[in-house]
Amino acid sequence: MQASNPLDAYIASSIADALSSCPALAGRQHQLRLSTDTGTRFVNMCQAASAAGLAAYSNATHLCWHPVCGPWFALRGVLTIDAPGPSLDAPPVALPDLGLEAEAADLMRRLQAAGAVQRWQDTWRDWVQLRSIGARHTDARWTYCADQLEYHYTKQPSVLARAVQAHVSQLASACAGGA
Ligand code: B12
Repeated sequence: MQASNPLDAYIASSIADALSSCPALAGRQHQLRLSTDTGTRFVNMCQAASAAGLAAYSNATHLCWHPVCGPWFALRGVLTIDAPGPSLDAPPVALPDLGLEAEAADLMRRLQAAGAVQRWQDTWRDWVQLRSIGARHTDARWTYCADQLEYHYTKQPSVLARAVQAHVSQLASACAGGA
């Protein structure tokens, strides 16, 4: 919990661990870029997800849409491997026409006009509302829970600490109950 963004630090180290023991990478050149990388290492993750056929890009919300999780997922990194791959000519994943883009675009315009992009921290619940429009047809179990939402939008370590503590207490009572 000492890192300025403990979740990003955890993701970087767990991906590195997974790759170090991945047999498919043995003897192959590969390169990992994380969504937090900047400068010459920057990758536009939404474009990468769309090009890889993982998710569709919504022009109204500026978020990617996964066929199962809707917009409730994060894009953490891109791994390129020196190996034959699928054709790059495949069309990008199409956004399902759920009749929500106009409503989302309208809210995005209002948020931008109200200066919400500049006042990100104060207006994060409005941004959750925007994402929730896009998620209306997604099974509720994929929606981020309250702590997850607050952490992802505010990046406050205290929120993450609270969520981890609640999880640990839950596990402890489950273990005590099962003993
Ligand atoms: C910079 C950035 C932002 C900036 C965007 C500022 C801006 N005007 O461009 C700010 C801080 C506002 C932002 C907010 C959020 N972001 Co953001 N962001 C990024 C980041 C680091 C780079 C995007 C970028 O600059 N691309 C390059 C430019 C040239 O591409 P572009 O196609 O022209 O535009 C992109 C963005 O700029 C954005 N965009 C363009 N115009 C506008 C206007 C507004 C008002 C906003 C909000 C976004 C936006 O849409 C494109 C998406 O890539 C990516 C990670 C990555 N490495 O890709 C995450 C990323 C796109 N963000 C993400 C998320 C989830 C969010 C937030 C929900 C907050 C959060 N952390 O949970 C909010 C979303 C607001 C919303 N749409 O509802 C996710 C998207 C996941 C998904 N399912 O699609 C990413 C991929 C990060 C991740 N680890 O998963 N983000």
